This record gives sequence, C-alpha cells and structure tokens, in this order.
Amino acid sequence: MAALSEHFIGNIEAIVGAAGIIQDAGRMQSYLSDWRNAYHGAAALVVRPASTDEVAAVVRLCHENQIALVPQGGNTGLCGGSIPDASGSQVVLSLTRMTRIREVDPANETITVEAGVILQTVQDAAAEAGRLFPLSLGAEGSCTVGGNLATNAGGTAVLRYGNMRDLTLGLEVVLPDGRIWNGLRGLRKDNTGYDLKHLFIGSEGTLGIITAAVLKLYPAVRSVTTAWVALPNAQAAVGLIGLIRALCGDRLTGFELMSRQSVEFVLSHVAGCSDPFAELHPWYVLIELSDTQLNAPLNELLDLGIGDALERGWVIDAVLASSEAQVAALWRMREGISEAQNHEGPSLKHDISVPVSRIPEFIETTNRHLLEQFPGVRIVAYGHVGDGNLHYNISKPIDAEDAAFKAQQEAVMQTIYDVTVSLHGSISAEHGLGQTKRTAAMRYKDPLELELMRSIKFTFDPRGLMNPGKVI
Ligand code: FAD
Ligand code: 2HG
Ligand code: ZN
Repeated sequence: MAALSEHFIGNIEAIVGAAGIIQDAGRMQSYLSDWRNAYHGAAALVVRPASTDEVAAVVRLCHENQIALVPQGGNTGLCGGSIPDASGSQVVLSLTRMTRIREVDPANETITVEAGVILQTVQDAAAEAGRLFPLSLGAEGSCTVGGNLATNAGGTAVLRYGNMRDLTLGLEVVLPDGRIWNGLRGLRKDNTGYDLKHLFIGSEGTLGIITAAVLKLYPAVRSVTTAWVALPNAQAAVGLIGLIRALCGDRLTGFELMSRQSVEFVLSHVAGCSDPFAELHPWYVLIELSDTQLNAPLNELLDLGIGDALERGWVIDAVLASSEAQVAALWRMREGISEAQNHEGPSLKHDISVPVSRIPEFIETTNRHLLEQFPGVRIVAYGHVGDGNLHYNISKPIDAEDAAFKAQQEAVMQTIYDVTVSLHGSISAEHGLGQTKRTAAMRYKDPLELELMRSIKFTFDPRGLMNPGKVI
C-alpha cells in the first residue's frame, strides 16, 4: 500500500474527527469490495465526512496533494464504480454520514436531502408528507441518493415517472478542487443557460461529489393492483404492454418481464417464494397499475386488458394479487432475481436497452449467438420492458470452472453488445459504465461523443483525481 504521510492523515482527521476516518484494514474491508463480491480494491484511507463543508475541505486537501478519490454511497452498484483500484493509493470518500433530510416542501412538491440518505428513507419521508417519491429498486434499503444520482438509477417505475434524472430539480456538488456549487434550486422552469446538474447526474463520481439534491414529489398512490401473467414468448410482452398502456394510460406503473430461468433461480434460492402457476411457462410479466384515487377500479381495468390479450394469444394464464401479502410476494419474486443469481456462481451482467419494439429480436438473436459460442451458459433475461431495458445476465454453465467462465467475459460482452448496437441500443441503460464497461464504451460509443466527454472531464477535473479508471 502506498502510505499517506502522517501530516496528511492528521489534516484529514482534523476535518472529519476520529469518527470520520477509517485506517484499520479490517474495518476498511466492506468499502473495498462490491455487493456481488465481483470487484476488490485497496485504499489508503476511508474518509466519512458528515457535512458539505467537511466534504469540501477533504476534497481540497486531496486536490492539493494530488490524491485520487473514489466516492461511495451504499456500495450496491453493479459495475465496480465505487471500488478503488488495487494500488492502495486512493482514498474512498463515503457519503454515508450525510443523512439529513434538509427540507420537505409539500406545496412545491419537493424534498431536499443529503447524498447519504438511503433511498427508502426518502420514500418514507415522502409518504409521511402524504406524497410519493417514486424511484423504486431492489437495493432501495441500502443504496443512497448520491449513488442513485451518480448512476442515474432507473428501477421499476421509470415507465411512469422517469429515472433519477427526471426526478431531480437541483444539486449541491463539491467540485474536484474543493469549491462548492450550490445548485439546490427547486425550480421546474429555469432556462438560464447550460443545465449543469445533468452533467453530474450519471457521471459516476468522475466530475465531483454530489452532497445534496432537491427531488420531485408526486401525489401519494391510494389504489394498487398487481398481476402475475404467463406469456408464450417475449413478442407477446410487447403486444401486451401496448394494449395495457392504451387501456390504462398513466395508471400503468410497472411492467417487468422475466424468463423462466430467472424465475427458477428465485424459486430455488429466495425463501418464501412459490410459483403462482401449476404449469411451467417460458415468460412472465409482473404488471402493476396504480392510482391516486381511493378504490379506483383497477382490477376491472386489468381484467379487461388481460381478457383481450388472452383472446389474442398473448397471455396463457394470469393471477391478480388479492392481498398486500400477495403483492409483496410477487414483487419478491421479481426483485429477488439478483440475489438468486448470486447463488448460482459468477455471473456476467449486461443492462442493455433497445427500442421496445426490438426486444424480441434482441433476445432471439443474442440467445442464438451466445449458445453457439458458449454452449451451456445459462441466460437470465429479465427487466424493465417498458423502458426497452433488459438485464441480460449470464450465469456459468453448471459444471464450468469459475475462472474459465470469467475469462470469457470480454468475448461474451462483445457478442451481446454487437447485437445491442446493431439494433440501435445502448450498452448500459441503468447501472452505468463503472469499471466493467469502460473499455466497451470506447469501442461502441461515437468517437465525437467520447471526445466531448473527455473535454468535459478535463474541464472539471484537469488533474484526473475523481474516480480514475471509471467511465472514461
Ligand atoms: P454506490 O454503489 O456506492 O456508487 C455507485 C456509483 O456512484 C459509483 O461510481 C460511485 O463512485 C458513485 N457515487 C456514489 N455516491 C456518490 C456521490 N455522492 N457523488 C458522486 N458520486 C457518487 N440500479 C438501477 O438503476 N435500477 C435497478 O432496478 C437496480 N436494482 C438493483 C438491485 C440490487 C439488488 C442491487 C444490488 C443493485 C441494483 N441497482 C439498480 C444498482 C444500484 O443499486 C444502483 O445503481 C444505486 O443507485 C447505487 O447507489 P449506491 O448508493 O449503492 O451507490
Ligand atoms: C434489477 O432490475 C436491477 O433488478 C438489478 O437493475 C439487475 O442484478 C441485476 O443485474
Ligand atoms: Zn434494473
């Protein structure tokens, strides 16, 4: 490990206090590997400032001493973005002590929170104020607003409310030289030049440290209907979502596609899950309708839509949840897929998007190419079909060696991304580039876009100290 001087460490401690600094190797461990245990790094220090001023002072000191910083929130990211490199010279800057909800303004329909606030805490605070904060994802009990912003997180309600970018009105950011940009404006209209917040959203910690945000609130939901539906093929999902949307409009708030393989993993590994149907089916969707009105006739609407789809041959079978417990059980089946896949050995994750209309073609073509080139791999395809976003994850063949499987990562990525790009898609719809997709982005992104990205990076961070080795 490259040692930092006693003087530097003393200065950091003078800023954040003893509670804000971790040097002990054992206590650092949880900051140095990711949720999947797929990435491992080393760090000179973990620093945990408790206020924006402390973040600014730490960043300024690192800037003056040319020390690279790796911002980290809940460490639930899925592409190694929050993990330092192996040199041991980088400092992990954890935002997890910045947990204040600064303001709830129901009349402006906004909430202002610090970067380390857990997503679920924001949802709960919104609910207490009789409002909804709609970002929803499987890691919501541990991911932070800062991480959600830095990755422009998506989740299961994007088709109705948009992703984190769409839910954000203002940001406070500590720039790489330690200056504080206060862009905490709760305005829905502000046309005073370039909209700088959008540069930081999705920048994965490479342009600055997000310390707080003004987020949008929505009316609370008072009626919900959830259905688990069996489909003959993925094409049927595209037909079905069009039909349900035409019928229900904005009441459609969730439409999650899952292959049989995904559901089988959950049934094998996630406690308390059971197959709602006696027969096996190749594909499933979880549909959620919701309304701000109490006792809205959502069951009737969904029955109507599913009845129509049954006649068209797009649906084989369907069940509507009849209690809150059943709703939770159906969502557990969907949101348990990531955890279930972890139990099946190493996996290669791909969060691609293509136009919704091309999802069936993507699945059919990629399955064919992959199985020809890598016989025996288990394809775990599922995701947010309303956004054209599939998690096209690959688990190793049952009897393959872990190392041999992992060695195929680049080749597997290339096969999947070649098809994605040929269908005018994106190699990352949700999770970002991090370490995993940085090289692939160089290959698949337009050279002019890359050149513009590099010049933005240089403008903000000419010394290259913000999360080096990630994104660009
Ligand atoms: P981290 O993992 O700590 O960091 C992620 C990136 O953001 C890193 O590059 C880090 O350097 C940077 N960063 C973190 N905080 C800051 C900050 N304050 N300022 C600047 N940069 C920062 N993602 C989705 O989009 N949709 C999903 O449906 C979804 N489901 C998930 C389900 C599970 C079970 C898991 C484990 C993950 C899931 N994710 C999903 C991925 C992940 O949870 C999200 O990307 C989340 O937004 C990351 O938040 P975090 O606080 O854990 O960030
Ligand atoms: C989801 O939609 C998340 O469940 C996680 O984005 C996907 O684990 C994954 O690959
Ligand atoms: Zn997802």
